[in-house]
Amino acid sequence: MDQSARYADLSLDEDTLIKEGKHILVAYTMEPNGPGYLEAAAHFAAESSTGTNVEVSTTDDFTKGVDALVYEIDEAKGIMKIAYPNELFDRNVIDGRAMIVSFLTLTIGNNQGMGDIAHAQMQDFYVPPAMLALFDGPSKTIHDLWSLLGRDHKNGGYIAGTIIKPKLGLRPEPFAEAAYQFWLGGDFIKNDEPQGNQVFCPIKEVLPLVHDAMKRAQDETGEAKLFSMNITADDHHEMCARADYALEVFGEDAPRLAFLVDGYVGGPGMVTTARRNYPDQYLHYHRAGHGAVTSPSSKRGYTAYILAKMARLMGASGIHVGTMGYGKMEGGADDKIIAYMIERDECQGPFYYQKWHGMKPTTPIISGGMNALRLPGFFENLGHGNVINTSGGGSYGHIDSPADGAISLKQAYQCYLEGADPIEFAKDHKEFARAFESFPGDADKLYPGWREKLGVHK
Ligand code: CAP
Ligand code: MG
Repeated sequence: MDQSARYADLSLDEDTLIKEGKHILVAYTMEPNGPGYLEAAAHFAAESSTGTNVEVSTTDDFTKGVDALVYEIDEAKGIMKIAYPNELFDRNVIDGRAMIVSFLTLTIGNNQGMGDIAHAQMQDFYVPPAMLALFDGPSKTIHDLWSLLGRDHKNGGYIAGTIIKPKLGLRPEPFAEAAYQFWLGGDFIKNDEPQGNQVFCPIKEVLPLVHDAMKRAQDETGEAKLFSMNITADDHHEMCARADYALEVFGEDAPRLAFLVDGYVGGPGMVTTARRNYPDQYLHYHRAGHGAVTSPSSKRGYTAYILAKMARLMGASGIHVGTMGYGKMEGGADDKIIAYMIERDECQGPFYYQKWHGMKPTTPIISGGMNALRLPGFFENLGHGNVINTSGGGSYGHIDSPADGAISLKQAYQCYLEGADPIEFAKDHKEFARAFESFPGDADKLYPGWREKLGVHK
C-alpha cells in the first residue's frame, strides 16, 4: 500500500522545520527492496510513528497530526530524511523528561526489520532546543577531572590512562599491583570492559587493594590518581550495590572514582541508572559491541557518530570514540567529527548543524591498540589532546615498566605540543625512546630508519 500521500511531504522546508523546533529530524541511508523509493520511505516513516502496513479504522485527525513525515529524499544517493514530531517521544511519568530508549524504539526500531526495506542506517539527527532540554546530559566532565588532577580547569590537556591487562585472569593482588605500577607514571586506570566481580577476583577483595594502590601511588608521586570502575550489571540493584560499595571503600578519594558502564550492550537504562543515581561520579561509557551496528561494513542500525551523540544526551561524561585510524579498531581520520560533536557546544554533523545550548560536553575517550608511537599522529589529526587515552598494551607492553609506559604516553603528548620530530624528541626522552623498542613493528611502519637514527641495534 502506497502511504506516501500521508507519510511524506516533500514540500516541507528543513530550515523552517529547524526554526519551528517541533521535530527531531533524522537522516538515513536507505535502500528499498524493489521499486518505489518514496513509497518505501513513507512506509518506513509510518512504521516509525503512527502507522502500520494497512489503514486502520481507529486513526483520527489527532493521530495524523503526529505522523512522522518524509520531507526529503535523494534516491540516487539513497538518502531519506524524516521529521519526527516531538510529541511522539515518550516522557517520564516521574519528571516529564525524555529518554533515549524511546528515541531508539521509534527511529531505529521496527523499521530495521521490514520486508520492503533492504537496509537503512541512521547517519545523523537533529535535536531542537525544546527536546534537548529534556535530556539529562552529562553531570561530571573532563573539566572536573582536570581540577582533580590539579590542572587548569578549562584546558587541562591529555589524560594518560590505561586498562588493567590482561583483560581477565588477574586475581586481586596482581590486579592491584598492576594498577599501582601504572599509577607510578600515569593518571587514569579503567577496568577492562568485562572486568567486574569474577569469582577469581571478587570486587570485595580487589577494590580495597586497588584503593590502597591508589593511595600509595598518590603518596609516592604527589599526584592525584583516577580509577574508572565497571559497575555494569543486568540488575539495577546490582549496579547500585557495586557503586555504593566502591564509594564506601574509596571514602575521601571517592571524587577520583569514576563509574564505567558498558553502555552499548547495557543500553540507555543502564547508563541512566549510573547518571541519575551517582551524578557526582564521572560516567564512563564503554561501547564494547557497538561494531555490530556501527561498523563501516554495516548498512543497518546507526553509525558510531550517532552512538556518541546519543551518549551525550544520556549523560555520559566520556565515551570511547575510536582511534581514527591510528589504533587497532575500525575507523578513519574523519571520525574526528565524533569527538568534535560531543566536546563542543555546537558542531556541523554529516547532515545537521547541532547547537547544544550549554549541555555539558562529553569527553572523547581514545582506546584500542594505542601506544606512545601512535599518539603524535593521532593528536595531529584531531588537532588537540584534550582527551582521555587508555592504552592497555601501550602501557603494560612497554619493555621497562608500566610506569615507563605511562610516562612514554605523556611524552608523546609533549612531543605533539612542541611540534617536535618524534625521532629527535626520542633522543632526549628515554621512556619515549624505549617505546620504539617496545613496539618495533609500529616503529618500523611509522618511523622508518628509526634504529639507525636512535642507534638501536637488533
Ligand atoms: C583496548 C581495549 C578497549 C577497546 C575499546 C580492549 O585495549 O581495552 O576496550 O580498544 O575500543 O579491550 O581492546 P588495548 P573502542 O589498549 O590493549 O588495545 O575504544 O574503539 O571502543
Ligand atoms: Mg577493553
